[in-house]
Order: sequence, then C-alpha cells, then structure tokens
Amino acid sequence: MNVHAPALADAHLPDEQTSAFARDAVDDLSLHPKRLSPKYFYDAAGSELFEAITKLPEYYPTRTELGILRDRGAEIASIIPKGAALIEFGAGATTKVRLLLEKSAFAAYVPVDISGEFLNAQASGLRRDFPDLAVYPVAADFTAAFALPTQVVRRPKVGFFPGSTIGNFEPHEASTFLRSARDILGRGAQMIIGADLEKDERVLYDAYNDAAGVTARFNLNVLVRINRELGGNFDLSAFTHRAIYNRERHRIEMHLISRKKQTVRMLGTTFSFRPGESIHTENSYKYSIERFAALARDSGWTVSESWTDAARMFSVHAMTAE
Ligand code: AVJ
Repeated sequence: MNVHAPALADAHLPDEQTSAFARDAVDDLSLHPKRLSPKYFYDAAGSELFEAITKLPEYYPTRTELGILRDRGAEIASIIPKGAALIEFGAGATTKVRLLLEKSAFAAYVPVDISGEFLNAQASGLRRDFPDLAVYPVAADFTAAFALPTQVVRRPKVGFFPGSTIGNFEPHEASTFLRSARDILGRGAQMIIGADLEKDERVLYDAYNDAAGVTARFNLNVLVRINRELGGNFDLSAFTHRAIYNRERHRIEMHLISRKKQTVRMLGTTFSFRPGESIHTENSYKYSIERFAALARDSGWTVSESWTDAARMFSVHAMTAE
C-alpha cells in the first residue's frame, strides 16, 4: 500500500472557493448579457446530475469516448513510455483513467482537481485496485500553473484531459490551457485528450435537450447553488433551460431564460431580468480533427495520432509537447 501524503489539507480552501463563487456570480450577473461560469455546475448535486447525463441515451460523448479508449487501448499503450507518470487535468469518475492504467505501464498517477475531498476518495479506490501504482493527488486549479509532486519530476510524463472538457474553453482559453499544460509537463511530454466533434445538428441539439429533462435540471442547479451558498432568492420555476447550436462558432450554448420580468437578490445586490432575458451558462465547443490539430500546433503541441469512433462522433488525440 502507498502511504504518500496527499498534497491537500488547506483548511481555508472551502472559504476561498465560496468567496470566488460569490465574486464571480456577482460580477457575471452584472454583465450584459448576463452569464455564469460552467465550473460552478459541479457541487455534489451537480456532479450527480452530470453523472446521470453521461448515461442518457441522447448524450453520446461519454460512452463514445470510453469506446475509443477501450478499442484503441493497445495503440495508446504503445506510445506510453515505461514507468511514466499519468497526470490527469480535472478528476471526475475514474472509469476512463482505469482503462489507461489497466493497459499501460504507468508507475504513478497524479489526479489534479480543485476538490480535495473528491480526490482523496478517488485515490484510495485506485490504490486498492492498482497496488503497484503510486498515487499523488494534487488539490489545485488545473487551469493555472501548479507544481508536479517531486516524486514524478524525473519520470516521463503523460497528460490526460478526457471528456471534451476543453470544449468549455473559448478558443483562446483552450490555447492558454494547452500552453500551460505544456509548461507543467515539459518538452517531450505526451498528452491524451478528448474533443467532441461537429456533427449533425439534430444529434448535437438532442444531446443537450434530453427528453428526461436531466440537462435542464443540471443547468438550473447553478441557481439552486446560488440560493443555498450565496443566499440568493432565485425562483426556479421562473427560469427555463435553453440549449442551442451556434453554427458559426461551432458550439452548443446553454442558457437559463427568464420567463418573466423579475428581480432577484443575492449578497445585497439586486439583479433585474427582462422577460426572455438569458443567463449564458455554458459553451461546449465542437471541433473538427483539422481544427483541433491546428489549435494544438498553435499551442506548443504536435498531434501524433487522432482516433475516432466509426460514426465520427468523438475524437481522442495523442500529442507531443514541442
Ligand atoms: C463536461 C463540459 C464536456 O459540454 O458536454 C453536458 C458538460 N453540459 N451537458 C459538455 C455538459 C451539458 C459537458 N462537458
């Protein structure tokens, strides 16, 4: 068993997180058009709703990416140097990383996520199932610079960024993130990264407008969270979920639309809504293989392999840091 001390234990983190949420929510709801960052979807309830989304018949990305990782496991393993450290940017369910760990000879796994509690739970499960794997969780915001645990500094490094989380970034932010990942992992590092693909608009639309209404609840949950954590008084029945595909910008947009003229109070501030006014809560960018490769190239990486499923719904790329 591994007894490495996780790099957690900052008692001030939860407060800091709440005040960052407060600051961002007040700032972003003061903008025209109003917006909220999708990173605030993922409290405990939001994470559960997202897990439910990944099992919906309409939401193809998760199962398609898992299929690619499973089918291409041997090819992926063949480009992983022996004794490498796998660094995952953001750590959700361990299903995907387990596929990599089962097939490749990784010596260490470094999940990086803002939620320390979640990381610890995850780490103990992996330590139990992979007794030879050293697990070094890092509690940090993976979009900013963070230090790798000293134990992995000398190992070959492989980044892992599945789920098309990169799709939440604006193109310039995606580039900044990839450059930062390159600086953290170093020249010659590899990265395995998932990106959702452009496709039939009906398929995209349905994936974010599921019949069971789970995506709507996921979207509205950010208002539930503001009410609970920031003392807001959003009336949930007065907002409705909207997701559309913006063809020019290659992205799904999620909005919460005010059903009527209303005011909402939060942290001593009053926000007015016109009927039909939107809070823009998420962008989910869809790539082509070519546009993804160009983004990587412009951000210090060279794509060496791009894998897709037979229906070309989703893509997984291997790339090398220049
Ligand atoms: C986790 C950002 C990849 O964009 O598809 C799912 C989030 N939003 N349904 C996505 C999400 C609505 C998801 N990502």
